[in-house]
Formats: sequence, structure tokens, C-alpha cells
Amino acid sequence: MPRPGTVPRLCARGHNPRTAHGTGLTVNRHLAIAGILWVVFTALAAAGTALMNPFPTVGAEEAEFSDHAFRLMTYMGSPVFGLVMAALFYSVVKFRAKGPGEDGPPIKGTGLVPRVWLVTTSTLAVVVMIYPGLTGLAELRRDRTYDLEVNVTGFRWAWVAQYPEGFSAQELVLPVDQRVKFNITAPAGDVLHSFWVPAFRLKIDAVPGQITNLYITPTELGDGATDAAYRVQCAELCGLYHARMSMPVRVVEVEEYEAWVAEKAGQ
Ligand SMILES: [Cu+2]
Repeated sequence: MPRPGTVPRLCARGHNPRTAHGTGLTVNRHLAIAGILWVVFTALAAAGTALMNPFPTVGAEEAEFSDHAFRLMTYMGSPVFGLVMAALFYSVVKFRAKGPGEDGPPIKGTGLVPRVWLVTTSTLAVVVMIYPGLTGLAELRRDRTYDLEVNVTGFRWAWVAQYPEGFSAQELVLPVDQRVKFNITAPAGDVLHSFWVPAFRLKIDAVPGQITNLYITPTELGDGATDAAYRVQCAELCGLYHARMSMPVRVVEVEEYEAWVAEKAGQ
């Protein structure tokens, strides 16, 4: 109760400042409920991450690497997602407009909450740039040894693979468990393309007149005829037939690969 002679301070809209705008609850109470919602939404997001498998076929060592990074970042994003959803959901339910023309009070972002938010999300962003970002990139590129070298050229709108034996093919056939160095390019005067095999995850630009490299070790047999993850797909919008700029990939046993090479080279 206010002491006799004192007038309880009211906000501009006539509400008691200790309760949040006519909801009858104190600010602390609102924060406590929203906090519980935050925990619930975070748990849901983390559980979804643990249960989901959104990845295409894992066809190479490098794919596991990439999937691990993706999953880790989804976990790290769960509390951020949970907080946004809790604030959104709670506001929609509790602070819903009572009628047309009613507007909420303006929020001035100079308090503790926006500062903590800014520092936390910036820190998270910098952390993922370093790990798994830069450290992962360094690890993927450290080993420059390879068993097989294949040149791949992308142009509007197809791919061609050139093998060391001197023949070229419009399918990419690779021996399983052999580390392959790809030399990727596009003809001068063409446009940028991007070499990407979903089953291998890694992706790199095919730049006209330049050579870029990727090192990939396929670990699972696969065939583009039955699994769309086994295809070279252009991943850089390059014109009218960009979406159809693909080439099937086959990962086969070493003996089968050698037989295929002998057959192609003998033609
Ligand atoms: Cu392209």
C-alpha cells in the first residue's frame, strides 16, 4: 500500500509501472515465465537436432567432417533460437493488442538485456568462424597427398572429367577409398560455376581460366543412377540451364575402376 500522502506513480498509459502494462503480472514474473519457455524451446530445438538426419548419403571422409560441423552449429544455435521463440511466443500470447489502434510501448535498447544479447551472439559468431570454421578448413587442406588426379571442367551447361590416361568422360567414376585430387576449371570466357557433389559435401568454384583444387576420399560405393547425392551439380547460378548442369558420379571398387579405365583408354 502506498503511504498516505504519496501518489503511486503510473506510466503514461495509467498502468502501475511495477506490473507490465495491464497484464497484472510483475516484470519479474513475466521474465520467469519467458525464461521457462526459453528452456523448453531450447530443449525442443536440441532434441530435434539430436533426432534429425537431414543429410544426404555420407559418401566421403570429408562429408562426416562437414556434417559434424553442421550439427555442432545447430546445437549452438538452439539457445538463440529458443530465446527468440520464447520472446515471440510469450509476447504474442500475453501482450496481444486488445483492439485495433492499440500499440505496445516503445522499447529502447540500452539496457542490460540487449548488451548481453549482443555480446553473446557476437561471441558465438566469432567462435564458429574459428571452430569449426578456420580450424576445419585448415584440417581439410593439410593433407596434399593423393592417389588419383582428375581434371574437371565446367562450362555452360555441362561437366567433363579428364583422366590421367588421356581420355575424357561425362561421368565421374572414382575408386573407393582412394584420395582424389580434383583440378577444377572453366574455359576462359565462360562464367563462374561451382563443383559440388552432395555425397561428398565439399564445394569449390570453377573459375574461368584458373584452376582450383579439392581433395576428396570417397568411402562408400554409390551410383548417380540410383542416388541423386552422387552427382556433380553446379552450385553457382550460371544461366538458363544451371539447374540441369550435372554429371553422374559412380564410386566403385578399385578393380572395377581399373577395368573401366582400361576400356575407356582403349576406345
Ligand atoms: Cu554452372
